[in-house]
Amino acid sequence: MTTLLVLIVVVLLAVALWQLTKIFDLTQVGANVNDTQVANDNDNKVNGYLMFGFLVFIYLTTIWCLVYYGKFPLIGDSASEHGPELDNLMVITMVLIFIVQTITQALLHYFAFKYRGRQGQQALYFADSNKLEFIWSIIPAIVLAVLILYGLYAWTNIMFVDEKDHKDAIVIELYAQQFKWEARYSGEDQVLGKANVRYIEGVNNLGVDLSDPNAQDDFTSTELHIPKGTRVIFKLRSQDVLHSAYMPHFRAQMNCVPGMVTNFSFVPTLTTAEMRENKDMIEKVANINNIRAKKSADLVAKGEPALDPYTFDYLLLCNKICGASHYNMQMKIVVDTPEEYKAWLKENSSKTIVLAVKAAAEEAKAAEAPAQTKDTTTVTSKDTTVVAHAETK
Ligand SMILES: [Cu+2]
Repeated sequence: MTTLLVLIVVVLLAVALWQLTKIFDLTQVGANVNDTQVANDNDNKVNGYLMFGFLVFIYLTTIWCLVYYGKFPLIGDSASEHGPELDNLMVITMVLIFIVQTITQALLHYFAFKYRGRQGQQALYFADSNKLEFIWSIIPAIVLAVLILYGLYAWTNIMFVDEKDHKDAIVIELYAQQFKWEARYSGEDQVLGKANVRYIEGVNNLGVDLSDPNAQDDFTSTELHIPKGTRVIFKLRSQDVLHSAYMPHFRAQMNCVPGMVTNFSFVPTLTTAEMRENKDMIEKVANINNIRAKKSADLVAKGEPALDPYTFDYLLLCNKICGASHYNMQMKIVVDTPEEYKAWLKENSSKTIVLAVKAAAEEAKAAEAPAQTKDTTTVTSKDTTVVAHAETK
C-alpha cells in the first residue's frame, strides 16, 4: 500500500513538473506557441464530461465511505442523561451538511459542464441580481438560525444547572496538574472545603484549607467513582496550566483554568458493567483485542512480553495540549450502582486529607526526633559535604 502511494505521488509530481514547464513555455513573450497547446471545443467538451465523471467519483466515494465507515464514532453510546440530546444535535448538523454539500457539488459540476468554453462564446455580464442574492442569503440565514437556536437551547439545558435544585447531587472536585488528575470528594457534609494553590504543601497537594470546617471530611482518590442515576456536579481546578476535563462517553468537556473554578454536571445512565455489555462495545473491544493479539504474536516472536488484553473502562482525559506527557493524562472513571458506590464510599471516606496531613506530620516528627538526640557534629559534617560538592562544581 505504501509503495503504491509513493508511486502515485511520484507520478503526480512528474505530471505537475511537466505542466509547469508547459506554462513556462506559454509565458515566454514571442514564443512560437504550438496551436495544439490552446484548448479547442473538443478539449473543452472532454473536460466538461470529465467534470461529470469527477462528480460521480465523489458521490461513489461518499456512498462507499458511508457503507463502510458510516457509523459515527461516539454516537449512540452515550452514558449520560444529556448525551442523546447532544448526539441528536450532531446528527442533525451532519445530515444538513451532507444534503447541502450533495446539492452544491451537483450544481457546481453541472454549471462547469454547461458553460464550458466554446469558440466565440462570451460570458453574460450583469452587475447584480437582488432576487438571487436574497435567495442565497435568506435560506442559509434561516437554516443557521434554527440550528443555532436549537444548539443554544441544548447548551442552556446542559450547562445551566442550578445547584439549589439538586440538593441530592454529589459534588466532586477534579484537580488537574501536569500530568495527572485527582478527584476530591466532599465527604458527608456534601460541601467541598476551601482550597488555594498557596496551601499546597507536602501531602496536601491539592492545597486544601485545613482550617476550614468543610474540609475536615474531604478525601481524595485517583480513580473517579460515581453512582448511576445521581447528578454529579464537578468543580474543576488546575494547578499549573490550562487543562481540559474530557469525558467522551458522558459527552462532557470543560476547561480547567488556573486561578478559577469551572463547573460541569451530568447524570450517568450506564454503569461500567452495563457499558461493557453493550453490543457495539463488545464488538469494539473484540476488534481492539484482535489487533493486540496480532501485535502480541510479533512481540513474542521477538522475545518480548505479550500485550495485556483490553477491557473497557470509562476515562477522564485531558483535551488541551498541556505539555510533554499530555497524551497520557487520564484517570479511570467507574460508574457504580448506588449500592456499589455506597460500599466504595464506606471503604474510602475515612482516608481524609486532614488525617493524611496529620500522619505525615507525625512521621516527620518521628524521623526528626532521633536526629536531635545526636550531637551537632553530624550536622556540621553534613554541611561540609555540601560545601565540598559546591566547590568541585
Ligand atoms: Cu492536561
